[in-house]
Amino acid sequence: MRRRHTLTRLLAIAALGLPFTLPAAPAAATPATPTRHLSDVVPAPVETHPDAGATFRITPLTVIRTTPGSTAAWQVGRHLAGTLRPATGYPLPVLPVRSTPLPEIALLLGGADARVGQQGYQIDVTRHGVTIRANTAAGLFAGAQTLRQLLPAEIEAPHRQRVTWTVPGGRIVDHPRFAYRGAMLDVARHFHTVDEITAYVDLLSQYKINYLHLHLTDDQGWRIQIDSWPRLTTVGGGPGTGVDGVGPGFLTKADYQAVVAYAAARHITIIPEIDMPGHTNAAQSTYPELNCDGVAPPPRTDMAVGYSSLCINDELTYRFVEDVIRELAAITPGPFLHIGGDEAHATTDEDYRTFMDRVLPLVTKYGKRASGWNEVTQADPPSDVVAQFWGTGTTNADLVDAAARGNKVIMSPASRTYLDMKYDANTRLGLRWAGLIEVSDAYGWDPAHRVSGVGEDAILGVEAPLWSETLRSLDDIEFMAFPRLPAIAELGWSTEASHDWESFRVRLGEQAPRWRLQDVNFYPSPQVPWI
Ligand code: TNX
Repeated sequence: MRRRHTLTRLLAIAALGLPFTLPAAPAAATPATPTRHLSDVVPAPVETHPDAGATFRITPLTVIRTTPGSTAAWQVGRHLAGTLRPATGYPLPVLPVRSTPLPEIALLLGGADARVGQQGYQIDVTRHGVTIRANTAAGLFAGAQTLRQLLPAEIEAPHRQRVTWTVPGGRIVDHPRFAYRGAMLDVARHFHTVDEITAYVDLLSQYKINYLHLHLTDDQGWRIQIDSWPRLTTVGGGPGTGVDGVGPGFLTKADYQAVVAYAAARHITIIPEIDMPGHTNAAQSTYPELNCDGVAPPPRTDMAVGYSSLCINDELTYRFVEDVIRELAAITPGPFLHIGGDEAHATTDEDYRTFMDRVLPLVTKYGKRASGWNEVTQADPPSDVVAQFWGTGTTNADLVDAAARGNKVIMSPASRTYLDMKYDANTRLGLRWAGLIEVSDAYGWDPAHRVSGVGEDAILGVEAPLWSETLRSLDDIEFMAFPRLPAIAELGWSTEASHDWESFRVRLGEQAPRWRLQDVNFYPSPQVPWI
């Protein structure tokens, strides 16, 4: 309250054009972190033009100014203020106005370098202020994440008195290589709460991830409320569900919508996945009529895959699937709905094709674009269907054929992007079927040269899946995702030409103070020079 009063007074004085004095600078202004450079950012920006003489310093007088009339720009400003206020202790009011006489961080729609496109941004740092320009609020948000990394780590009271909030001078022009940069969280094998999912969203958004794919159903558990089939969650997400019988848990529709809204405010789109026609034991053990013999199999809490299948030639199956897709599409504002399709070893090839021929049009009927694991390409899907490649190899004839027909591909090669693989033989958590994945393995590949015949033009982007057979808590999620998630984020955003392990490992090591302050339980890989 007192702060706001002071600022109102200062603004009033400034508006009158009267001289005013700056509140005294904090005593002993020793930076807690070394001086930063414009290129000390993950993912690496496209272009940086440092100007050594133009450092900007945030002070108690600094305001955040956003394009007047744009709620979306104002919301980006509010989010930035929400991260910088506790760190600096400064009021940082967010003002949707044309100009102020005060030093400012301006978030402006329009006027950026033409190359920034729909997701990029331009930042100019002078002695008088920081200006972020973009064509969209998503671009402004991405620029704001870069700005956060150019500032000292977001330390909170009581230590912040020792920090000077300086931003290195110059210009950054930045835009992503791929439109889609995703992460996936499996909430079926072990349920993760709204608080855990949103905490993960916060971390993802700092690295310019713009999609979060939620794996909502599997053999062990069903984690999303469907009103027309209520026992899916009360039983299929009830006590004893999840690997090793740890449970229960599911997202009500209100929970799911809260996650969607929280993610949207950070420019992340949620993609819901209902895995089918395999990985369906939780549904089939709950509803006997979903089985060809009418007999419900027992619930399963082991880690086996490939044993369940919906009953392909029963009309009830398609009533069930349509109910689920209709209800899920209705609470999903994003464009995609993921229908799984992986490891359907208990479904014949012919039945798999029959199933996809029936189900893919249902996704379209409810206004969504279908995505599926790469097996979906075996069913020659329509060209708007997106295939998510998860193989460990470098060839896949069905995927190449689909790409040639125009299907877009998301690259999630398991031996590089699977965040549930162990780092080394001693990693307590995780699996190792796709290999051990150290940070250099997660970083050391190129999305457009992974599967021969599936090049840059066919690729929508990259995604890092995190399966949760061995994970219980947010600490577990963080340990597996950090620091490999930022590696995949950089492959999705930064240019192929900028790919450089030596540069990446140094920039990654510089993230550690942030993670410590944010309480991120990261794996201190020996490959990275942590500061
Ligand atoms: C394979 S990859 C799966 C999942 C498992 C994962 C464990 C894919 C599409 N299916 O069912 O959870 O391996 O790493």
